[in-house]
Amino acid sequence: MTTSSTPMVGSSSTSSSQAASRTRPTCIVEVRKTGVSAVPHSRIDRNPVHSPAPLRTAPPAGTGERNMLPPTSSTVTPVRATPRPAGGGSSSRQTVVCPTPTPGTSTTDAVGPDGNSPILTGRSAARGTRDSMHHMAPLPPVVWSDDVLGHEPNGEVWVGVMTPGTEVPERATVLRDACLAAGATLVPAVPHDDSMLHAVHDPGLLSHLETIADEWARGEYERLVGQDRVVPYVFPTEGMLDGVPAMAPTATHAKAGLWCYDTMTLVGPGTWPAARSAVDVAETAADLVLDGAPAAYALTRPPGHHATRRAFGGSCYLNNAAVAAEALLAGGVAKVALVDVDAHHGNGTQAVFWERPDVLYASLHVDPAAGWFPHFVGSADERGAAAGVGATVNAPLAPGTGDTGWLAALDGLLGHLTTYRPEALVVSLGVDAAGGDPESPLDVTTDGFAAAGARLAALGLPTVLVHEGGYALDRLGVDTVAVLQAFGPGAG
Ligand code: SP5
Ligand code: ZN
Repeated sequence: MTTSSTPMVGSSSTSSSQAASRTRPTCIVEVRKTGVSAVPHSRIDRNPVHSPAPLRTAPPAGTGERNMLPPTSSTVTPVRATPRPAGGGSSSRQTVVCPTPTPGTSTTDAVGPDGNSPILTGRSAARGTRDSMHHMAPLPPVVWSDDVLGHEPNGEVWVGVMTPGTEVPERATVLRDACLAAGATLVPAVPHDDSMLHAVHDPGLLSHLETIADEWARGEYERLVGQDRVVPYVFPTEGMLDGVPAMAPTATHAKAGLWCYDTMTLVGPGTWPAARSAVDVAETAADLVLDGAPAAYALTRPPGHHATRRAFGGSCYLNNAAVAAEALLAGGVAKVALVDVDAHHGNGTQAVFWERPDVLYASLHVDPAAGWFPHFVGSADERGAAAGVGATVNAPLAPGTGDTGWLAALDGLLGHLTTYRPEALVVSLGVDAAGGDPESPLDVTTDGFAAAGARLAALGLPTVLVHEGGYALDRLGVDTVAVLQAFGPGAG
């Protein structure tokens, strides 16, 4: 075994081979963000329907007719052309709920992949809005999978102590229910093959995440030491090896440290199905945008922006936003801007695109140098490398920064987009900059998030919003909806 098979050491591989193998249509249709959502049977019928030109004029090479969500169809019958390998975890069967069915207005808008699971709209809010005669900005389509609820980290090991985790399943239900209450339409995630995932992640990371929970269970660590979650204890860092080729570890408890970089990001039985389905959620949202929706929201959990090409950490396993960006590129977009408004620096996304000129990574975050995760990267002097020089922009902020400073930093980032001239936008939408969030010292208000949404929507770009952090359960839904409302049809 050589270091080349050891993910934590040696030089990182680049994605040049994947990039070279992507086929991009030469003719990119210009998209204006003026149409209504392409999601079939949007409940909001205020605006005349004139279909926006789709970003994608043909299915990407090698993907057949996967995931086509026909904009004019009354039902959604996505096609899964390349079945995921057995054990991939995520079921295509979805249960999409509407919390308060309203007699007399109950309509099934579309059906899910299994042909009978409805896509439903939060009608109670729509009714309430009509009753009160208030203008309601509808939300972009919200892509959902029940499988994201299955990841239960059961805590985080921090400074050697098991502490209560904040990245809990309830986050996703809070977000879902807030979106439904605001009148959003839920779209079930469509299973995708691994091609976009492989553009972002090392296959070794993927197979590790897929198998390590079962291996840990077989190792009987629960019986031996009372630990039912995969927790690392040794990491093959560069300092440990110092150039000596590493062996492949045989002990399960050593393997646990091979593909991750912290002790907080535990793996349990539901982790892989949830993380893999979150990627499907992100890819389905990207498909909606490629097929003409002005914007789509991927309700992803666990989050992704701390996951690098070959290491997970920071409560993240697979980089959903990076996969969404790759999907847009594969669908014919030449340049993507990825704006990360999560309170933490998205070190994983930055690393994935560090040498890439086709994705601008722009992040505002609490200053890691002030003592905040991810601690080792995220400074303003990190600007990318090789062909990617200038395509990384970081705006670290002092702890305590509120709306004024946060929005000024966002404006600074968006100024870089003017120069970069992207054709599409991915927003890493963490709302943990909210005042009172247990994981961040920033102090942004709901009005601040609404203002950020307005600025992002005003770019007029086809936009995939991918959820990241946000751990104050009483703020999570309202702040996220505040951003999403700026992307309603007619906005921007
Ligand atoms: C996606 C995202 O927002 N990830 C943030 C992960 C940051 N976690 C840092 C945790 C630092 C220790 N937290 C105190 C222990 C609480 N259990
Ligand atoms: Zn965060």
